[in-house]
Amino acid sequence: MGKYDEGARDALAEAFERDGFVLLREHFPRAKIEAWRDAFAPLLAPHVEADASGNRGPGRYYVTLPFEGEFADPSIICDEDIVGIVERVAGRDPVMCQLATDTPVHGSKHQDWHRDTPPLFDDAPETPSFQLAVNFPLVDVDDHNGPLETTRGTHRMSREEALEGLEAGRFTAERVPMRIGDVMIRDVRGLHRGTPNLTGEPRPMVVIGYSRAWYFRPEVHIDVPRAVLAALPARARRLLRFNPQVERTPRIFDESYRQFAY
Ligand SMILES: O=C(O)CCC(=O)C(=O)O
Repeated sequence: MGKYDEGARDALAEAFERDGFVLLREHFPRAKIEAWRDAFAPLLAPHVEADASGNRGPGRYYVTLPFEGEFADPSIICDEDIVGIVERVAGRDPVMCQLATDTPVHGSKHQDWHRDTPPLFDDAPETPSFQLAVNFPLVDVDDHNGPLETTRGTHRMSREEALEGLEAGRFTAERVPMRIGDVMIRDVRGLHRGTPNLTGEPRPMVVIGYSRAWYFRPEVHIDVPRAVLAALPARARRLLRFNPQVERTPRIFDESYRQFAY
């Protein structure tokens, strides 16, 4: 069903085309996301113990979520509004390629402004969207605990042009406070950066990656346990079609892979 009718999804897709992102406020039920938060805490702890300096820059952790339990909830990964908007901006029959978290803790710094992917073609203008991130925080995010800072309308131009525009004031930096349940859908080419978490509590932000039907990203994947896959509806199984199937997913992943920044 979803919360938005077809017309509202069209309007959100139009806003996405213009701005490079849209926000769906109060989209997921708070209790569901609090369950993710509780399940996430023991996954973060070993990474912090193993590497106090952060595996994604100072005071920042990139942590993959095991595809099981609440993290394999089809009502989240196949949310009709979200997938409806993804399909409008990145074409029919997308693939889900990533399920992870970004967590700044106390001591984190401003990241450099960046995009999360290089252009598809080095020698041609930027294309329509091909790689999207769906972000939602596991805690309320305000000015103190490291809100994402982003720019509007920088997703269809080169990194240099976006940086120049930011410097010249043609684009403004916007901090995006979010509450539990809020969802952001963004083109990963939009110029953005993480900001410092000044509190003593981690600020986990989930990232679910959706790509165009034909786009395979070898640098990310989801290990999908066969039994979990078998229990999912057809729509979810289809979204996961490019991912490896495993007997059991590890609880803790080796994050020596770090997302590149472009
Ligand atoms: O966690 C955030 O707010 C942003 C993180 C980010 O952009 C990154 O690590 O590439």
